[in-house]
Amino acid sequence: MRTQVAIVGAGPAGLLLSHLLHQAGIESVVLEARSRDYVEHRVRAGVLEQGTVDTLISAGVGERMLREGLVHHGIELRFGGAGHRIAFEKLVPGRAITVYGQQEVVKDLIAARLAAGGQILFGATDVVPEGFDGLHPRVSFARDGERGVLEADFIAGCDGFHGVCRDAIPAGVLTFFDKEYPFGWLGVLAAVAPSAEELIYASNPRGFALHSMRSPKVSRFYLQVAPDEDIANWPDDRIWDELAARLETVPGWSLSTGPVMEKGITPMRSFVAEPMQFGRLFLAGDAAHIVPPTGAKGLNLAAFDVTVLTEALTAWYSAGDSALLDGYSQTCLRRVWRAQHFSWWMTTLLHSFGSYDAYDRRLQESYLDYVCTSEAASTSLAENYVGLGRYHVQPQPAG
Ligand code: RFL
Ligand code: PHB
Repeated sequence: MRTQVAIVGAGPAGLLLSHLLHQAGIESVVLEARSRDYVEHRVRAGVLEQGTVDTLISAGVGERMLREGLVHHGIELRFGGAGHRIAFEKLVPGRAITVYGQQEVVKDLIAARLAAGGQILFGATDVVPEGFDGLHPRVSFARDGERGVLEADFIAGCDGFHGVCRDAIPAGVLTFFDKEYPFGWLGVLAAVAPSAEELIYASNPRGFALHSMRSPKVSRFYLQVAPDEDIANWPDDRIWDELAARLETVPGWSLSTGPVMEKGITPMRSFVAEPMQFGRLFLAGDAAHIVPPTGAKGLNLAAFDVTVLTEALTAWYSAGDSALLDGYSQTCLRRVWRAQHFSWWMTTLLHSFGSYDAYDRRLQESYLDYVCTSEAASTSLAENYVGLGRYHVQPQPAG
């Protein structure tokens, strides 16, 4: 089997890349370890930046998102017995976020690829990327009990943090930057109407809590928990009690409860692999970098990477110009590091750290106060949260 770009992973990065390449007249085949049903029901991100929304609309896959997505013009930071709204409409006019589940984006992209005759090989396991240090990359894999080989001009490693592509790059080529946090997030999806119109990020001495949503009837919550916490310790009643204790801190505000549809625990870490390319293998999305979800950046970075990669591959196929491909890593990493800093900063600002002494806690309180009372500080939060504009991401010359 032969294609132009072999894509490993049918998450948002791999699927959007395949779709954008198709629109640019470039063929690809996606190899995905899991089943279609599994990837379409994996509950993860929910916040799309304006730029991601614009990309999905201009790529023709934004129709359902425009219908069902919830456009938000602010978020609330809740601490010290009060809520403080970060008003995007005032601080970053014309920019907003859209709350639309990652699995809905994935469903829309799979539908678009299949409708256009695109090839997504679900259940492709034991994937081995090879030959990408030369001119003839290929990916071998197992499927339906047989081994197959996909030959290509390029390989796109869109296989997430636990994928195989990053590890296929020879030792010593990549530099890793890594930070682990002393907590994880317990995520909960519940069949209950949201108790607020906008997301609430609550900093509380008991730990951080986030109230998000998916639709007028479905809410999404997160609780800071120990990194090695066992979900068995969190029966539904305990989850609701803890969410209430951390969120019901503002007079007159109460949390509505309902049936828990899904729950799970995710560790929190920051990670970057540099560069995001070796030979003809390009890493995109979580395969190259992850952030703690407090800044809601992971999916948005994945979408940005593949937009840059599509532009670079288009220049290569149409004009034989490799300058953008050579600059791919540098162009992406500039935005990646801004999101790394913002995500680390939001995490540090809002979580309880067992290691903090009284002085550290006062610093945290002071910064929270500053962010909510200074227009300069809240504008900085707002512009990073809704996503920096294209000006920040002009392709960089290689070097
Ligand atoms: P994915 O989504 O992990 O997809 C990778 C795909 O590759 C497949 N795969 C393989 N296929 C073949 N062979 C192999 N050896 C393979 N190994 C893996 C996997 O099955 C999978 O289908 O990576 P991608 O596409 O880079 O997308 C990244 C996003 O998923 C991730 O950054 C976001 O979910 C992060 N994130 C958030 N991002 C946001 O922008 N906004 C948010 O609000 C937000 N909230 C979150 C989040 C992530 C969370 N968790 C669970 C980590 C909230 C949470 C709780
Ligand atoms: C979500 O709705 O899943 C969500 C929202 C905001 C975040 C992270 C996750 O910062």
